[in-house]
Amino acid sequence: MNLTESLLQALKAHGARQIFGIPGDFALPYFRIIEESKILPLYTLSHEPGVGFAADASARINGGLGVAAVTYGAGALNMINSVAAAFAEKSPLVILSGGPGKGESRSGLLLHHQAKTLDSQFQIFKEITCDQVRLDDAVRAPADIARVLASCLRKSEPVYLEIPRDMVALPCGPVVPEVALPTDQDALNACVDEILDRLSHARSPVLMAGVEVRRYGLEAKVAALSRRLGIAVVTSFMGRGLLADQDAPLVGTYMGVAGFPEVTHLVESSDGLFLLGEIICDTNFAVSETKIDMRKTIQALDGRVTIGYHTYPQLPLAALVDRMLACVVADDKVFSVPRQAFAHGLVADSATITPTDIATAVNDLMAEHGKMPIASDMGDCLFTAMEIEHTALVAPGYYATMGFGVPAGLGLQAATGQRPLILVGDGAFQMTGWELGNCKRYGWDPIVLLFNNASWEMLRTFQPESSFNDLGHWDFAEMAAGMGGDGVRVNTRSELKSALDKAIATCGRFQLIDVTIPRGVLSATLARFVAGVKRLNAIK
Ligand code: TPW
Ligand code: MG
Repeated sequence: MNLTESLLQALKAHGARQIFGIPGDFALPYFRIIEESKILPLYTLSHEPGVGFAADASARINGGLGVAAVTYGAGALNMINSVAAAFAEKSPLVILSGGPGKGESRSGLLLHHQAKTLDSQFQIFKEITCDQVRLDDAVRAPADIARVLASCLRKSEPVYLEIPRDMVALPCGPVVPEVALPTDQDALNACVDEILDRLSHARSPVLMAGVEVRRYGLEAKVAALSRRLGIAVVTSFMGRGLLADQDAPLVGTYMGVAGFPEVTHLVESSDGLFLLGEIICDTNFAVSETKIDMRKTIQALDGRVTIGYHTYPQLPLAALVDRMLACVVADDKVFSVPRQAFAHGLVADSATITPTDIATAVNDLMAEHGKMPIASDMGDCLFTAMEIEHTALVAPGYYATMGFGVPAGLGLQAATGQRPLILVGDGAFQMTGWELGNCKRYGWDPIVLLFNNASWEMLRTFQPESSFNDLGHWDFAEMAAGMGGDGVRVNTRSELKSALDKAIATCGRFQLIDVTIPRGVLSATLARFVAGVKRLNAIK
């Protein structure tokens, strides 16, 4: 076995199922081994941000490793934003980068793709990954790879591996996966006792499920736990899509002033708020009507549990959930929770289309044809996604990068084989929409709903006086054929309905529905968000 094969086998053994990438001369040697060894399938895309987003989404949807393979410098540095997004949102993304061979720095010449020093790239990635290694020693490589991949899974954060191009084919031993460190059982028991005591004394306990629940594959267990405890469950904005396929007492998505009043009231009046795997960020909590006192919550995140004023370090989420399940009687409680209702029954008339109409149309579509996983970009499309029935969703709800939706949708289809629905704004589509041109080669056939308001509308809501938020009127539907898919422009609700019916019936090619939305027309959820934020700012 050579070093690259050893790495690929280890990736597979740690849960990776495919690789997304773009090669370059520093990467050609290890790409050759990826292709010829056939250990993991390789999907090449067009632009490195798309590679990073697709790999990230493949990790998010399956709860395993996502792999992005690039070349040194121009390739890897082009992916910084995607890796930063994965870091912020705790997605276990493995970055493979080619690198200069050992002797190459001795030539006395600066090397192409070099930024400042040959080590600059390594240093830059150090800031946005939780572990790194340059595989410049074939004897040490198996242990180094084992450590880095273990860090990736344990912390659910990106890691960086640089492969000098003269190392790729050196003989190398197999990677022996690291054994997880034992958890302190006394601390675990004490912590679980304390949590259960708090929850049992709370008048209205609420469990808020965050992204770590999916990252660590705990959805079914968390659903069982909430049933046994008889405790209502919500997700955060970022956690939307969690527990969609589980039998959990899921009330809805907490969005403070932008959300449904029932959910907001439930969370903000709770005296036992259990934040399970929830990132404590502004998009989740800054919109609170009544500020949530974090000191009174129970927080399990980043391998720690904080209750009131003290912290139990080194308690992995999986161990915590397992022990709680073991301690709670295995009988489901009989109780009911209010469930957020979603609009159905689009009136297919000649009226212009609002984002909320799109949500209604998607609800009708899924009711008739079954649920589809969704990849959403940033923008009003993500707020609109909150009006769609609970289904698997990947989106940059916290880091909020544009350009995620389309490549993430491709990542979903590659990783699951399921046909995805992609929600994307025109501004975001201008960034990475062109990745759709790769669908034909791989047989991917996502349905893309493009919210075309000829505008950076989200920005306009914050600063209506600026004309730079006006975009041109691009005819994206026209462009679809050139990229190997079908495109249609829709201007009315009846056109939207027939386009969706046709798209769902046409498999094997991507279906782009370019939806005209008048400038200034927002989804009901974004309108509530804007009004709420303005109200909160006025109070401050
Ligand atoms: C990579 C800043 C946040 S929202 C937005 C911008 C420019 C406008 C989005 O326009 P789009 O959607 O896609 O047409 P909509 O519904 O608002 O009309 N660069 C990156 N990410 C972010 N978040 C920005 C800029 C931004
Ligand atoms: Mg727009």
